[in-house]
Formats: sequence, C-alpha cells, structure tokens
Amino acid sequence: MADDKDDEGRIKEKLIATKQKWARDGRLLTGMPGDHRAQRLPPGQREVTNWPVLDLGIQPMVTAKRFRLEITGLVENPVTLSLDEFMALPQSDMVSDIHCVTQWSRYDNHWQGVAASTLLDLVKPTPEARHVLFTAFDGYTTNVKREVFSAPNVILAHSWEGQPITREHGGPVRVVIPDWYFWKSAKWVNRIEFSAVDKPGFWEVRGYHNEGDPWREERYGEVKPG
Ligand SMILES: Nc1nc2c(c(=O)[nH]1)N[C@H]1C(S)=C(S)[C@@H](COP(=O)(O)O)O[C@H]1N2
Ligand SMILES: [Mo]
Repeated sequence: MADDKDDEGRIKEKLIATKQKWARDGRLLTGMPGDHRAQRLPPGQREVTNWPVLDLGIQPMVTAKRFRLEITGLVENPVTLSLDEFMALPQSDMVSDIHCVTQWSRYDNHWQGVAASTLLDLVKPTPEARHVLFTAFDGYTTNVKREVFSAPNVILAHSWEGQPITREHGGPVRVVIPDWYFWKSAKWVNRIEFSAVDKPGFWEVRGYHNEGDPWREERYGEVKPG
C-alpha cells in the first residue's frame, strides 16, 4: 500500500477487526424467509437520505495527473486510460439505489460516467475471463463475476447528482454496481483485471460473502448458526 500517506489517514485496524467479528458472528442477519425481490428495500435494510462515508481510514488524493485506469488481464485490447481519455469515452446517465451491508440504503442516485458495457466493448474480455478484480488507489480490492460487472446498470461514475464525485466518495472515478451490496463498488478505482480464476478482495477474505446480493442477504460467507 504505497499510497497511504499520512495526510490521507491511517488504516482503521480496530474498525476492520470489528467488522470481521460481525462477519464471523453473522451480525445483522434477519434470517427473514421468502423472496424479497418484489420490494424495493432489501431485508434488514433501512432507508437513509444522507450519504454515509465508509472507507478504511484512507481517502487517497487522486488528482487528474495521478489518475490512471488500467484494464488488463484476459482481454484482447488492454488499455491504460488517463482521466481525459476516460472522459472522452461515450458517456451514460444512470439512476440507482445504494444498499450498504451496514444496513443503510439510499434511493435514486443519479450517476454519470462510462457504462461497464462501453468498457467491455473497448477491451473485449476473452471467453475464459470469468472473474473481475477491482483495485483502488487506497489499496482496496473487491471481486465480482464477469456477468455481475456486465449488468446494464453498472457504471464507472465520475459524477453524482450532477457534480463531480467528491474525494470522500471515491472521486475522480468510482465503480457503481447497484444490484450488489456497496462494498463491491470500489471507490478511487485504479485497475480492473479480468481473469479465469476468482481472487477474493479485501472484505471477501475477511468473512464477507463472495457474492453480495442484498435480496438474498449475502452479507457474510460461511456464517456459523447460533
Ligand atoms: N477504494 C475503496 N472502495 C470502497 C471502500 C474502501 O474502503 N476503499 N469501501 C467500500 C464500502 S465497505 C462501502 S459501503 C462503499 C462506501 O461508499 P461511500 O463512502 O461512497 O458511501 O465503498 C466501498 N468501496
Ligand atoms: Mo460497506
């Protein structure tokens, strides 16, 4: 983690340890039976109207000069984009809800940026590329299956509600994967790697679920009952 300069904060070891314990204990699981997909609010969530900030204690300063988006691995056409090159790609607008594993949901967020589908057309992942790993400027990583990244509502966003995404929320560019819990949406994204094998990310190796579907309450992996 070469980027965790002092002015960007310190890793919150205690907070990470607490969240890891919650994962072990299965905290926040309602165990509500049935199919909840019909309702907008997933089980165990409550709606908020503010936008909480969650990070590991580091909010990297990613200037336009420093920003690079590398898309690599099992792709026909790997690219490394500057911010200008990223902004010059075809732009999309999307509206989606946020569902955080810590139980808050925020409705109707207006995003602007480059659709995942646009990036997929650009780099052309090979048929073997079943998995995607995101790496961010704070050292954070998170993984999804290729089909999750390929969903039509996935966007690499630079703006929220018509304004550039702030540093605390992951600007200049963050991932938004609305159908999954928000820990899968990497802030300050730096690298997208396509691979044949799954590479679990920061929270996934600390007890979080490898998928993350809010309607199935996929908060934690291998929760021991009781
Ligand atoms: N780079 C990076 N991305 C990250 C995180 C992080 O610590 N670093 N935290 C994740 C978690 S746990 C959540 S809930 C959301 C929070 O995004 P927000 O602060 O914009 O609400 O970002 C996700 N993406
Ligand atoms: Mo989170």
